[in-house]
Amino acid sequence: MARQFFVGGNFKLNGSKASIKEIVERLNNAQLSKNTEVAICPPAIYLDYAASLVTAPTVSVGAQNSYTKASGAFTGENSVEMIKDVGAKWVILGHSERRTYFHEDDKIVADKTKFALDSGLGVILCIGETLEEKKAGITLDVVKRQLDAVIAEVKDWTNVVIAYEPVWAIGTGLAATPEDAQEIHASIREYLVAKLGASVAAATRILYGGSANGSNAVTFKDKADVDGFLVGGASLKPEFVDIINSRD
Ligand code: G2H
Repeated sequence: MARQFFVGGNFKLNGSKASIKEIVERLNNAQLSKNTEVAICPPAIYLDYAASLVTAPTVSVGAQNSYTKASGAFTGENSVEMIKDVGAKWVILGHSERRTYFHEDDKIVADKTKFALDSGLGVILCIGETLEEKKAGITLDVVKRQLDAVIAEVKDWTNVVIAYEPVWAIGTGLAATPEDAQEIHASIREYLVAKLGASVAAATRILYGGSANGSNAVTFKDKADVDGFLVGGASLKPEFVDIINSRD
């Protein structure tokens, strides 16, 4: 079964009303591939605003984090219900910046993933190894451990998109090579076959993330297990359109 190409834009903690308007209007006015599903993920403060501006039919909006409770005394948290209420469809969970700076462990990421999915949001689930782990040759052990935590909680993977983001490639300008990414993606898919069955594995999109940009995206074009990108810095720039269109 063909998997629809997916490109996420993770704005991280960047933007203003003016810059988000500019980015969304650029997407609204661009010739975007009809074959690419796009999710832009601005800071939570701007989710409502971004969602109100989007007119491009293939573009939806997502959050960068969500909590395991819909409402209550949880100061500072992002509610899945509120994310949905403003028209967003996705949430990024397990990003390495959340794991590192905000001490989110595999269990928290799994609980957040389950809660978001059960509440009807799609989840862009980030996994990936650090440079030390890569050097130690334990990349696959790390991504399997990260996946295992979610597999233990989540039975229906229909609305999960996996983003393989090697931490050493994030924001560094040193993207993984298409060959290296393909090798890891293929191993991740093999693991999904073993744990979730062949049809789930065949249907689940696996994105590459880490210094993807308007020039290198096209070099991943013939990589069978790279089903799109999760893009940080370049999602704020005009080249985001080139990444969205890189598979055509
Ligand atoms: C990885 C990626 C987006 P960047 O974090 O999730 O960021 O493209 O800036 O490396």
